[in-house]
Amino acid sequence: MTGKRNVVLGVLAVAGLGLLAGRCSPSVPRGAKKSAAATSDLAVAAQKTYVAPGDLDEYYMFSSGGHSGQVYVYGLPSMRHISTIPVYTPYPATGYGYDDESKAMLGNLTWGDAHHPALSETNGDYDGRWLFINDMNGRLARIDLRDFKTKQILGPIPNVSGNHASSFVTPNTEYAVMGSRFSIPLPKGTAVSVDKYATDYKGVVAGIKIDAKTGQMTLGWQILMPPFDYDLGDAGKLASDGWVFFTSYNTERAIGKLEVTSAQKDRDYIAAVDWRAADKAAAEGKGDLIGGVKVLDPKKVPGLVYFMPCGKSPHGVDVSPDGKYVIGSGKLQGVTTAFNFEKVLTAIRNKDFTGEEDGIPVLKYESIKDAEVPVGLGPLHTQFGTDGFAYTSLFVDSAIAKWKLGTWEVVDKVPMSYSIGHLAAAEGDTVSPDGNWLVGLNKLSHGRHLSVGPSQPESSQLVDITEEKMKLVYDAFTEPEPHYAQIIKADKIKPIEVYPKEENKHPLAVWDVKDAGATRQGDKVVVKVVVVRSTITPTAIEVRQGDTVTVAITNIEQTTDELHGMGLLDYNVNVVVDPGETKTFTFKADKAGVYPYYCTNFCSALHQEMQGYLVVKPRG
Ligand code: K7E
Ligand code: CUA
Repeated sequence: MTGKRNVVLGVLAVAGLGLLAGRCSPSVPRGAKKSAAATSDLAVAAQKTYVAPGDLDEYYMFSSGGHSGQVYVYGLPSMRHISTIPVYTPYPATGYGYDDESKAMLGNLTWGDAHHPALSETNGDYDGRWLFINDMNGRLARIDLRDFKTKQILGPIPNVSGNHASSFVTPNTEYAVMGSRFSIPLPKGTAVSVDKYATDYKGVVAGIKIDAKTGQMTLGWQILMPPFDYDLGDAGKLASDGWVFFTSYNTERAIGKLEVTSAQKDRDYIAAVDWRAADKAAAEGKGDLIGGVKVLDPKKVPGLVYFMPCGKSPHGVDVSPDGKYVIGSGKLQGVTTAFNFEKVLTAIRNKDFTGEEDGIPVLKYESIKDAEVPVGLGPLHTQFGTDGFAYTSLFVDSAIAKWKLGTWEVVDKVPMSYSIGHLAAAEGDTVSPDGNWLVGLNKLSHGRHLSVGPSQPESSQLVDITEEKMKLVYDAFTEPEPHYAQIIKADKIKPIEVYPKEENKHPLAVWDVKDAGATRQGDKVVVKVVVVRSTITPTAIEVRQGDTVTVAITNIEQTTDELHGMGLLDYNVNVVVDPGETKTFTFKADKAGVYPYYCTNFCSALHQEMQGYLVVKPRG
C-alpha cells in the first residue's frame, strides 16, 4: 500500500532534525547541530516513518483510551491519529451518546476505563472482523470493524468487580475474558467491613461467549476465586490452546497499604484456567447462583484452575506465538520467568503441588519454569516478533529489552522516554507476528513536545525491529491513556464508507423529502427528518410544551464522506448521521420558545444554510 513512498532524503534529514533532536538528550535545543552520523541516522528514521501525502499506512494501530473511555486509531508507521472510536463515553464529534441507540448502550454510566483492546482471531491470527475492549466498570464492548462503530456493550455483568484482566480473546474468538481486580463481598450490594477481606471477599474470573457469526456477546461462565487482585490475562494458543492465564497480586489477602501489605510473600500467582472445562461445566448446569448467575466453585468442580507461582506482584502475562511459553514476572524484579506449558501439564498430571488456595492446587515453581531471563528492572509486558524474539517493557529501567525464546539471551535494549507500560508489536498477539514495528506505550512524556501546561499527554514511541539492534524512530503523543494497543495489517480490514440504502431497515427511516414531517399521538410526537445537501427537511417543527418528541433523522446521501449533523440548541442534542444511516433522539420539550437546529458537520458550500426551527408552543 505504500508502494509510492518517495525518497526525499535531503529534505527529511533537515525536517527530521527538529523533531528528533531531543531523542538522546532532552536538553539539546530544537534544531541544534548534530554530527554527520547522527544526521544520517535521523534521515534513515525519517525515511522509514514518512508516509507521503496521499499514501497510506501499512498498519492500523488500535490504542486504548484508558479513562477517556475511547479507542484511538493510528496509522503505522506514520503514527498519524486517524480516528477516535467512542465506546464508553459520549463523544459529540460523532454524536455518540446523544442518540437513543447509543444512549441505551451506555446506560447510566458516562465514563469507562478501557485498557485492553483485543482484535478478533481465526486460528490465532487477527481476522479484521471485530475489536473488543474492556471497561473497569465490569463491561465489555464490541466494535465492528466494518464501520468502526461500537455495536454492543455487555454489562456491568454480575460479580466481576474492576474488570481489568480483560478483554483477551481465545484463538478462534470463542471467548473474551473478564476478571475482578478488586475482590468484593458477593453478590454485589453486600456490605461487609474490610477487616473480613481474607474470608468474606471474593474474586471472579469470567468467560464471555462470542457468537461466531454475529459477534454477539453473552455471559458464558464464571469461576469463584480467592480474594486476590486479578490483573492481566492472555489466552493460550497452539500448544496451550484451551487455557487462559490471569496474573494475580495480593495473594497475601491483605488490606490497607497494599504497596507494603501485599508484598510480604516472595511469590504471587498466575492462574491457569482450563476454559474448555469451564465451558463444559457451565453447559452441564453446574455452579451456585450468585448475583443471578451460576458461578463455578473450584472446590466443587476440580480441574478448572491451577495456580502457577510467579515473582511477587506480577503485572502482564503473555503467551508466546507457538503457545509453548507463558511469560510473567514480578514487576519489581530484574528477571522475567518463562514457564513451559508442557511442564505445567505434566505437573498437573503428576499432582506436583505444594499446597492449595480455596480448593485450587498450587503448582511447584521449580517444576514448571524453564528460565529466569535477566531482562532488567520492572518488567511489565512482553510482545513477540519473528525468529523467536521477545520484547519486554521495563517500567523501572524505562526501556525495552529484546531477548530470545529458548536461548534466554538478552540481546539488546533501547531506552524509552519515559516510563513504558505496555508495548505493542505488529500482529504481536498472533501465532505469526510480523516483526517490523514495535510501539512503546509510555506513561510520561516529560516535555518532549511543545508545552501545553500541567496536563501533559502520554507518549507512544515507534521502534524499528527489523534489524538486530532496535531503533527508536518516532515520537507521537496520545491522549489519556494508552494502556494496551494492537497492530493489524491494513489490508485485513475492509471498511464500508456508506451504509447501502437496501440495508437500512430502520422503521422510521424515510428516503424522500415528501415523507418527512411530524405525526402526533396524544403528547407523543414523532418527526421523520431527511438530511441531504443542503436542507434539513422539515425546516420547521412545531410541538407543544410538555410533548415527548422523537426525531428520526435519515441521511439519504450515498456518497463517501457526506455526513450531516443535527445540533438542537438549548436541548443538549447533537447527533451526526453517516451516509445511508438513520438515528433517533428523544427529548421532552419542556422549554417553550423557538430553538434553532442546524447541520453541525460541514458538508457543502451551502452547509451554513442547512438549518431550521423547533417551535415549542406554551401549554394552555
Ligand atoms: Cu496500564 Cu494493561 Cu491496565 Cu499494564 S495496564 S501498563
Ligand atoms: Cu449538512 Cu452540513
